[in-house]
Amino acid sequence: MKVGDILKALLVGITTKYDRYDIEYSLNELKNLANTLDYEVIDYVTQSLDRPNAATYIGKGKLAEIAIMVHALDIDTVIFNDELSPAQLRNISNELKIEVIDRSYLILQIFDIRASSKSAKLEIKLARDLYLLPRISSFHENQSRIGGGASTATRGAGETQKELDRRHIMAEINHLKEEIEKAKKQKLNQIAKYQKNEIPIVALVGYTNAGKSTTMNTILDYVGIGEDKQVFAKDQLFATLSTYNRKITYNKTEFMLVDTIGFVSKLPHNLVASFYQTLQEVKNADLIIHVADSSSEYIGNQLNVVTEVLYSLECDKIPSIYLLNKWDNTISNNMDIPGKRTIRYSNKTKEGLNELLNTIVEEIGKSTIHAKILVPYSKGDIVNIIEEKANINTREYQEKGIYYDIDIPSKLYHLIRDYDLDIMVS
Ligand SMILES: Nc1nc2c(ncn2[C@@H]2O[C@H](COP(=O)(O)OP(=O)(O)OP(=O)(O)O)[C@@H](O)[C@H]2O)c(=O)[nH]1
Ligand SMILES: [Mg+2]
Repeated sequence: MKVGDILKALLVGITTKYDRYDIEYSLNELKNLANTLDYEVIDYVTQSLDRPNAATYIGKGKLAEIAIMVHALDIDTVIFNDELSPAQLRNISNELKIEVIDRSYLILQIFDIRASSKSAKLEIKLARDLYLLPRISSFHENQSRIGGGASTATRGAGETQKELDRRHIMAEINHLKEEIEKAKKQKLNQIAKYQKNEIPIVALVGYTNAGKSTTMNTILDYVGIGEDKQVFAKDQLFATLSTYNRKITYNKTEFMLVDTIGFVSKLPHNLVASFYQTLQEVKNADLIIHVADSSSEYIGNQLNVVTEVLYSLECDKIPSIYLLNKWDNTISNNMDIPGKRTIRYSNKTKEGLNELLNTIVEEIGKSTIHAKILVPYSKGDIVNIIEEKANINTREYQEKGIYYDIDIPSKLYHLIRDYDLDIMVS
């Protein structure tokens, strides 16, 4: 593929009874991802199945239909809506004989192009290598087809190349893991520093393109922080691929505002695993501002996607508020999210900006968590933190340790949570 070439794509998805999102939403999301990489989506095919076919993802008959469509519509690439197993990718590629990719590969490619910080680059490379390693044969076949097909004479050389590539990727994976481990230590030191200074962390989290970075910039501007501290914001998927921290002072209250990576549904698991690191700040946040795009007809699905990712990051217990962003262009003036603090907000008109800042100050001021924990006698450091900083409701000396019922500032709760103790939040 040459840079700037538009490739004609066909999307393929299945619906099963286990689906969390309707297929229309899911394929629309896939189309947006494909457009980001300069694919033009010509058509799509769906099939209802009990579960994906182990060999070919969709049924064999459907695959034959797709082969005819590929020919009739002059399709360059077929994009599948879920991650294909190495066997599925191989079988489908052999049948269709054109470029076949899946949702994970598409997302990995976008991340790869967008990554600018060193740590994001390392993490994306690792996720991509882990994805490619078991699929290397299919990608070689793809390449040789695009290049006119491997002749019998060059096939032997291709095998050697494949083996070399495999070894190269394996070596790179080991190297990347080491580098990421080093970066992780640095990051943990940085977080420990905020915690020592007890600066509350407020994280902007949300679906990609919801307006997190623009909100960060609006707040920076409002509190008079210079333009050089502004973050990159643009109308595109995954504009932000690292976390950015900015110290804010508002009404004599200091907090660390954190801009983060946007989410989509079905993020490749290798990517989520490697981004756990980048998302450490979210795990350590005192308050999460869930930024949602009120101008999107898919806002309901997008809220669910983000809630699920937060759950998988174990961030669902952190106090959070909803920011209904782009209110200047909302699809409904009656929108609300029951049971949660919700602010109608716009970066364009600045509606809701004062409410947002006042709410942040209020929420971080009151953020305490009620926990019941059994602290082993060997964990003297944690006992000290609790005795000094927590409000102790009851303390029982048991055989295995001290059983506390406490109210603790959420900042410290995150510190002690890392010790894998028996903690209950109520
Ligand atoms: N109409 C309108 N557009 C907005 C508003 N806030 C942000 N946008 C636009 O939404 C687009 C995405 O904004 P970003 O701030 O980059 O979104 P993000 O959530 O950081 O996106 P990623 O980093 O890609 O996940 C940009 O074109 C913004 O100008 C708003 O309040 N109203
Ligand atoms: Mg952003």
